[in-house]
Amino acid sequence: MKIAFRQFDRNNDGVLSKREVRNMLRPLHNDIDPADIDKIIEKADTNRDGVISFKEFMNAITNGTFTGNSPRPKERKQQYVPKPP
Ligand SMILES: [Ca+2]
Ligand SMILES: [Ca+2]
Repeated sequence: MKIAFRQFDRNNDGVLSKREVRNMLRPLHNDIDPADIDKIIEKADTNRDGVISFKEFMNAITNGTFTGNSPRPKERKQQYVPKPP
């Protein structure tokens, strides 16, 4: 999972910005509304610093926040790892 996180962390600052999250979510949700992305980020950003840390990223995946699915981390594993660009 750390590898997946790094892949989305385009500028390698160790956190995912809104823009990076948007790029990540696009393959998961076709035609996602920018407002929905904001909502997802708000949910995932538990410490409210405006960016998603690796820990928040993991939590969001476990909770299904990114995928919109109910929590079933093990079965979902393949689905929340989008293909490399
Ligand atoms: Ca980043
Ligand atoms: Ca955060």
